[in-house]
Amino acid sequence: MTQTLTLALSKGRIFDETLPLLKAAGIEVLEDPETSRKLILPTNQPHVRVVLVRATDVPTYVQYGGADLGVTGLDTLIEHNSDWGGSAGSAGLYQPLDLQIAKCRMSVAVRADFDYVAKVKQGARLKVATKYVAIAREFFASKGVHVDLVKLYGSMELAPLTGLADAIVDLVSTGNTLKANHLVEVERIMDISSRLVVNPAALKMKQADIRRIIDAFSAALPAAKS
Ligand code: PRT
Ligand code: MG
Repeated sequence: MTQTLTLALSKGRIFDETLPLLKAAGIEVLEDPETSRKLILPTNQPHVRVVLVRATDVPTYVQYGGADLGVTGLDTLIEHNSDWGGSAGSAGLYQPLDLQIAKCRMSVAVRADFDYVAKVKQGARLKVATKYVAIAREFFASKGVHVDLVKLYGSMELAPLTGLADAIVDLVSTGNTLKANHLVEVERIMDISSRLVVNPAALKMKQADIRRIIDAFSAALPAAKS
């Protein structure tokens, strides 16, 4: 291995849950992102480094070659592709593996006292707040439900409580956040997990190194083990 290989990860659950996969590929990150201020982390392999970026920036880094590969949630990937790929869908990112980590679901939630089913049946126009505009638009269009989408960057749960929106589209894992805010899940849009994404040019130039990582990750997945 001679050329440097750069892997883009975001701090938190994606970093934490990618570590065991990296280990299976013989790669150990030498610094802890929670305590280090560095944005480029060395590994035990001199030619492999990890760059820490915002979760929503991972596809951008990989698409433009700022990183050769990265790990990103399907939610983030779909939203990124709709910004860049249009109907082509992939924005020039090679997506070889579902890593089955950082699992959750994309759902519609409303206030417990909001009769979602009745409103939809009436053909009412719903105000929906979300960070996931592309996923929400596609979902409600496929159901034939008319919506006004309000784009938010965080704390979606607040929108129905303040009258900003009737419903939200957000990620749900344990359901505790919804419960704490007196919201209920009324539709499950899709299951979400994180994906390995690879820059297609890097795949050609650094084929052996990237293949080795894909194969090691793939062998370490739950499906491969059972
Ligand atoms: O947090 P930050 O603003 O820095 O960025 P980010 O939210 O984009 O990153 P991060 O690390 O929080 O999420 C990265 C990826 O993890 C997401 O793109 C998802 O694919 C995946 N993931 C898995 C989740 C969750 N589970 C999750 N529960 N991302 C977010 N959440 C949030 C959710 O938005 C809600 O606010 O957790 C809350 C719900 O959790 P429960 O357990 O209370 O249901
Ligand atoms: Mg977050």
